[in-house]
Amino acid sequence: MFESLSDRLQDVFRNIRGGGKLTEETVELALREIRMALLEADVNFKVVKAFIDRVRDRAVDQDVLKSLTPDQQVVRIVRDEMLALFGDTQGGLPPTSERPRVIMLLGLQGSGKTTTSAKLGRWLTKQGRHPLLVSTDVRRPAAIEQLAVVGKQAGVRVHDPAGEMDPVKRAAGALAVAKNGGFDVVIVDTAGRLHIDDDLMGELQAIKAAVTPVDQLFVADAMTGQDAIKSAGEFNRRIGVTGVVLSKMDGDARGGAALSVVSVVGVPIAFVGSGERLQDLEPFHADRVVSRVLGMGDVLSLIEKAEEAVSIEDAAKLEEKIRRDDFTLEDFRDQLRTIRKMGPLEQILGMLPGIGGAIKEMKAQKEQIDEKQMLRVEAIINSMTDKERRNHQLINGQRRKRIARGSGTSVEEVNKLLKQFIQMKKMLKAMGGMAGLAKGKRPNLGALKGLMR
Ligand SMILES: Nc1nc2c(ncn2[C@@H]2O[C@H](COP(=O)(O)OP(=O)(O)OP(=O)(O)O)[C@@H](O)[C@H]2O)c(=O)[nH]1
Ligand SMILES: [Mg+2]
Repeated sequence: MFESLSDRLQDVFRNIRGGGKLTEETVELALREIRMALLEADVNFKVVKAFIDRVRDRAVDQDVLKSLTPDQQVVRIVRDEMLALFGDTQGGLPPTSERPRVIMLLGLQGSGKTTTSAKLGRWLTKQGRHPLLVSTDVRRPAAIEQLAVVGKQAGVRVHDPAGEMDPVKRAAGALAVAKNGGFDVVIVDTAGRLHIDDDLMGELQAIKAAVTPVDQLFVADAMTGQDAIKSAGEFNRRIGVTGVVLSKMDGDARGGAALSVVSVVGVPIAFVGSGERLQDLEPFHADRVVSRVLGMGDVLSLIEKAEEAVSIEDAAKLEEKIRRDDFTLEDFRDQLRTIRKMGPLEQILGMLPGIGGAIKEMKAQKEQIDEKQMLRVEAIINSMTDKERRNHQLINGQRRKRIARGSGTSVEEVNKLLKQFIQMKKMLKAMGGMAGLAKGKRPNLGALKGLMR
């Protein structure tokens, strides 16, 4: 998310830090770079202008320039203003006493409303809530069926009265079922259009009047660029928008346009969708994202992801093993599986402070972080016997040959894996596992890089 923006800004900061005395001129130079970086990230030009003006007002202040640490002060001002730009929020949904809470999703065709409905249902279930889903998209054939399918995948109940083709009645029916059936949230998926038309707006208004939503979330497709801003404004004017979901932030989208929606419409980003899978939805923590963009890493998000993938008991067991130096190839295989559960490898590694740069370095060297490579590693471990997995020292030349044959790899690859496993074992011991990571210890990149090659 925002990778190239992040690169550019970090360059600017490096220059400010390394460039000796800060003057009005150097600040102006830095501002010009920041302005270019934001525009290149597709942030709306009006938003950029306002941003730069605010930073300039605060930075070109004699108190700042004459202070002992002008560079740090400027970085802090940029950080503050970035937070304001991202809509300083903790993300998620604001508290309400309304039961059931009705959440209505709005947006253009294909923006991700139906997918987000199911993702949101899953997320709420994990928060201990009892959501009910309903589709009001009676236009597009198979739209109702689509929600039924993803709802089922998400393990969330879907209200789907057969043959009911009145969108208002479908929504109102879901609300009635929720009240009687102990559901505390109703998620209303709505129809989309390629362009905003009166017909759709009329339909959405009627649904809104029937179910009085607490949340009217505008789903902004990060790939659509500046158009997202116009349509968000229109939805806001005609229906009202209480929060934004940025979808498809995993693509090559620069994301700046969707981000500008916040400034233009004046509502916070509630969630970010970063993939097609149902777990690819996260509350938007402005401070964490800003930290990541400014190169301070995002260990908290990483820990949350890890916590979702690993139970606390498993983590404790693993820590204990690492401490006793009992970490085996079997544990290693479990770890690889867990990492795969957490999501695309690059995305995970990108959250670690300092690793973002290493990843880019690796890419530059064409050392692709290869998920297939992980599967090969897993295949090698699968070809070992239980005994070998528990004690890698057993694996002599004869056994290596057998394992290579069994996994369709070569003895060299088996050798390499074993070497890296031993290296990784050392690294883990030194770090004290994930807990070490949380305490800000830097993992040894050499071992990690070796493993991905
Ligand atoms: N990569 C990626 N794809 C997504 C994301 N969210 C949704 N998609 C995909 O985008 C496409 C459209 O998503 P839908 O949820 O059907 O969009 P919609 O707004 O309901 O579309 P209509 O009902 O036609 O208006 C689907 O192929 C989804 O899998 C995301 O965060 N990342
Ligand atoms: Mg849909």
